[in-house]
This record gives sequence, structure tokens and C-alpha cells, in this order.
Amino acid sequence: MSYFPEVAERVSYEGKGSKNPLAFKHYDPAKKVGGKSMAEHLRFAVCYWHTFKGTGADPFGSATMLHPWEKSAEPIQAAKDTMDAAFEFMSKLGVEYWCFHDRDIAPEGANFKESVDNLQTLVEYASEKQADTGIKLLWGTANLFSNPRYQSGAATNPDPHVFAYAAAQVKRAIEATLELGGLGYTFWGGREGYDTILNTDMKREREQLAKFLWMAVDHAKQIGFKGQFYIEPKPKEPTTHQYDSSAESCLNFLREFHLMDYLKLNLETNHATLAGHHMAHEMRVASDAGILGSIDANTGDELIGWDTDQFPTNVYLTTQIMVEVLKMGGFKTGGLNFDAKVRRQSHETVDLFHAHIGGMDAFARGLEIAWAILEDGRLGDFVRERYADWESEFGRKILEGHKTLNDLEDHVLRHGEPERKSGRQEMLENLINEFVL
Ligand code: XLS
Ligand code: NI
Ligand code: NI
Repeated sequence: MSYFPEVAERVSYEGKGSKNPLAFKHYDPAKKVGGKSMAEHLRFAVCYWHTFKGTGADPFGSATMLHPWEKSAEPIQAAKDTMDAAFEFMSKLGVEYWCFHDRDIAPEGANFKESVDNLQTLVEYASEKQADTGIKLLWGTANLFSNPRYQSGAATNPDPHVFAYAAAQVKRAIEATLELGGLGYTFWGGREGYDTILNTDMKREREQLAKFLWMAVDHAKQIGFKGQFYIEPKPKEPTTHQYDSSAESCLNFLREFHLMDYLKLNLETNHATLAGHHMAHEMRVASDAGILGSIDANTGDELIGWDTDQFPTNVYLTTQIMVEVLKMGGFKTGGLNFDAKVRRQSHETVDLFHAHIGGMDAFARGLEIAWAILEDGRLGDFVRERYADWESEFGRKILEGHKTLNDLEDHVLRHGEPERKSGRQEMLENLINEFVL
């Protein structure tokens, strides 16, 4: 049986002139961009939670998306049907990776043991589906935020019993990821933060979180999980102050607790926006520190101010993202995971195709533009030239520690006022537009 009869075969590349809403205009998976195919560069993943479990519910209204795959009254059957739908969708779309939370793929049981059994049943089912389709797991994760037991956090909970529950759940989720050959495992601190300082011992909570991550690192070693661990920064929502608020704050956390060698960052565009940063900034922070791992590719609504998780369609944004990805030499374990959901009014299954096709096309175009900008070299040359004086003898001596404040005062007394140079922002914006337009 087919859940997506509107797309008979795999979505194909028809090129720029095509008017077919169910065809790629730019994403041509085999097309080479500087030696690597588009598919190899972009490593697209579909996220299970929004795409197959998203309901369109919002604080003002109930579900608008009643998925045919969730009709069965028997929870395990519904979970298997959902998995059928997921792999049909991903195969037809032609993506190579997927991502999931434990509770997306398998229902929570009446007790922990039952939840473990449910997860195992669905992991086995997913394993067959992966083998049939060749689709691979980019990363797995655990949902440590939906169940009421986590209302005051998981690892950062005031109650060690809840910490233990979360730890047990993460243990099983990492094991599931290992069983499915996952390339990574993500920690997004769903409720690891606080709403009011009045009831919160922040120092203790951050230490708990570090301990939790160390335990996961140790367990991964013990069971032979060699995938990459990621943390995913987000400044707020659901809590007012999430501890992993931005790339910088995550770096501080990882350095403080000596975790730099074990975790990289999974950066999400809409989370960057919520943190008051551009995605390119977050990426540069992570990249400069050598811990840019993977991307949750979405975008936010600039006017709304919450995590609207929209599909990325803005080519300036995808270009900026791909410039940073190319500069770091491409993804190693990570990829572009569409942590994005269709709008409440887009309640038909065909809307899921439109959304992903649009996102993939926007990134394919962004990749080509980014490649052209880097090949052209003028942007890089400008930045190098801008700092060239730091490579002069005078500049190097300062950085190498051979100059004192007295020396610098002498310099100023001898040379007077520095010559000001334009930052040329507008010229550089035009340069980018040469490639985008
Ligand atoms: C929520 C996060 C979440 C993570 C996975 O805002 O983006 O979806 O990616 O737990
Ligand atoms: Ni995310
Ligand atoms: Ni998000």
C-alpha cells in the first residue's frame, strides 16, 4: 500500500525551466560541484518528528494533519505503519539519511521495561527498512522533554530519580542508534534550563548536565558506539533560559567540563535567530573552535519570535551556510537535517513533498553559489588584505608578545594617527549578489 500516491516514482531533477511542483529545479544528486556530487556535499536528512508525527496543532487549535499512517488503534501497528510511510517518503524524495527521537518511532509503554521493548521492536523494523532502501541514520536522540516527568528538566532535574530515568532512556537511545549504524547522536537539552531563578540552583544543574554527558561518553565507549556526539544550542523555549543557549555558551560549557574532545555542535538556523545571531555567526564560532558537526536546516519567521521551524527557501541563507560548510572542508559525520515542519494549513501529504523539494533546491543552489564565491576568491582576498598588516613585522611582534604597552605608545608617538580604511560592506554585498542574482 502507498501512503503517497501523489508521487509515483522517485522525485526527479527536471532543471530550472520545469514547472512541475514535484520535481527538483536545482538539486541534481549526481551533479559534481568541485569533485564531489551534490548528494555528497549536502547529505540531506528527513526528521521523523515533524514530518511524520507533526500534527499542525498550535496553542490555539488542535491537529489539522490526520495522517493515514497513524490510524490504527493499536500503538505498535501505528508505529510500524508510520515507519512504512517514512521510508516510502524518504525513498521517493531521494534523501540518504534520517533522524529520530526514541519516542517518535516507538510509543512509550506503561512502564520503562515496556518502553524499552517497544523501542526494540521498532528498531528491528527500522533496521529492515534501512537494509531495503539503503537509507542511513544521520543521528538518533532521546525525547527528554515531552513526558510530564521531565517538567523540571531531565539531567538538570532537582530529583536524581528523574536524572536516572533520563540516563536509562539515553542509554537505550544510544544503543538503538548503534544498532541502526547511526553516524551520530544528538543531545538537545529540551528542558535543561530554568524558568525562574527563585527556585533554581543553576551551578548544581549545570554540573549535573556535565556529569550526564560524561556518563553517556563512557557508555558509548563501553558499547563500542563510535558515532559523533552533538549538542544542539537553543537559547529559550521551552524554558526561559536554556543552558545550551548559543554556540559560544556551549563552547564555554564543553571547555569548563573538559568535554571538547567528545562533542561537536548540531546548529539549527532558527535557534541561532532566537539567540539573536545569524546562522553564519553560529557556524563560524563552531567552525573556528573545530566543533562544527551538523546542521538542523530550517528557518524562523522574523516577525513571530518563536521556533517556527520553517523550511529553508532563502538562497542567501543557504549560500551563507554552504560557504561555512565548504570552508571547513565539508561534513564529516553530519549533514543537513530538515528539522522543519509544514504550516498548519498545509495539511495534505503532498505538502511534505513540496516542503522538502523546496529546501533541497534552495540548498543545492546555495551550494553552487557558495562554491562559485569561494572559487572566485575575491571575498577571501578582501578579508585577507584587510588584516594584512597583522602579518607585517610590527603586527607579528605584537601577537608574539614582543611588544609592551610602552612600545606601542612609542609607536603612536612616532606615527601619529592611523589611516582609516573602508570596510566596504556594500561593495561586498554587491559581490555576493553577482553570484546570487
Ligand atoms: C527543538 C530541537 C529538536 C532537536 C532534537 O527545538 O530543534 O527538534 O533537534 O531533539
Ligand atoms: Ni533541532
Ligand atoms: Ni528547533
